[in-house]
Amino acid sequence: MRARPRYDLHSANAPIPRRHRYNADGLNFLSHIMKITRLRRRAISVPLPKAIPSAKIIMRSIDCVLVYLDTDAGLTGEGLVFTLNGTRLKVLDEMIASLEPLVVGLEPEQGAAFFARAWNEIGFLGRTGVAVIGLSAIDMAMWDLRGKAANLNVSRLIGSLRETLPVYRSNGLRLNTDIAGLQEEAAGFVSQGFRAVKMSLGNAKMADDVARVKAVREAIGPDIQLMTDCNQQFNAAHAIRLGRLLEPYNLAWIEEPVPSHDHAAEAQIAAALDTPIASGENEYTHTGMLDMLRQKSADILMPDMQRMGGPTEMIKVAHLCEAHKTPISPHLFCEMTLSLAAALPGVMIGEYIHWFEPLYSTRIELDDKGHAIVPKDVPGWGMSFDAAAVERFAYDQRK
Ligand code: SMN
Ligand code: MG
Repeated sequence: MRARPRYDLHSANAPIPRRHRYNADGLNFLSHIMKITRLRRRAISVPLPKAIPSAKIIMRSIDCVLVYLDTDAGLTGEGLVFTLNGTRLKVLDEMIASLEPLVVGLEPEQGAAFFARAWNEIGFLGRTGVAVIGLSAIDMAMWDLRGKAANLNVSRLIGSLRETLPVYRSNGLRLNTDIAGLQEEAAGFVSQGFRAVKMSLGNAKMADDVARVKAVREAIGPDIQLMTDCNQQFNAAHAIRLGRLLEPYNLAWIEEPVPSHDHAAEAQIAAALDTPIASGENEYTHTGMLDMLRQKSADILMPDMQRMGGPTEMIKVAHLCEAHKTPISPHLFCEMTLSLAAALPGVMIGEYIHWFEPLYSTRIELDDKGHAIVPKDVPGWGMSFDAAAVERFAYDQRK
């Protein structure tokens, strides 16, 4: 009989040497290895101040599953995933619950072991969709824990590159706002200190989209970056013609011009236009992103941390993007992506959106250049859920 190796570094059960650590306040000496003891979930619904009609749906609330990983050292890691209007939130919640046995008993530092176990189990459902979103929520919480255990902000845990990140003002300049309203709103964002703003495209008449971009460009002047998001409304021919008409307005990018799974059409548009094409918020894992990079579907890749496989997968994507010389703009979740993006090469700008703000006990601050300030001295994500807000928005407290 062959002797079994004493340890297998690739196994989730590999023994880990004992070591000494400090807890979050840096004082209390821990002589044992920290273990994850429990996964808690809270379903919450945060109503949007005003219903927002988008190209596809009317957005009324963001509904989240908050994930807490508790440890035997008293530290808790936080993550979250969301759906608009609560659609299929229960499916996400169930998926996360089903992953609990794969993370309980691990140390916060055993992130790759969690992934190995999870891929093994969820492969039957596919490395995409709900399964990956569930895994992302747990991975986010593990990174928060790892930072807290080391008493380091996630940016510093990875190896920080910057202390501020340019951001663009998202969630405004929508299709239901008329031209005068667009100009007023865009000028308002600039006066609030933003140096980059994003507007929606997707009018049935191409001339309307052109007139609206022209009006916003006039309102903000030449020095403010202007992004556009088509939310998958066009086909390649329409997008190319529209993109050519928009060349004079010096757009920072045209986002998701066509259905997001059609990477070949995205590549056709990206090749035809000088204006950069941005896409990726609906793609999963580094494998899906690598496919986009190989096909040259996007000049700017937009990984969504909670959808594509959490920080662990996003870090891989950042390195793939570096190798493919493609910049990144992380999609949503500035509260968490800020500390991650601060350590990743090639991140050009982050998305600033207010939706999740009511859930947190602190706010993202902007500096005088319109850049978000990384909470570099606060361990983990540097931003935590506000317990009172969580209670207020909890599903079981409402209706
Ligand atoms: C978007 C997508 C999903 C939720 C909010 C916003 C949008 C964006 O496509 O890129 O901001
Ligand atoms: Mg988008």
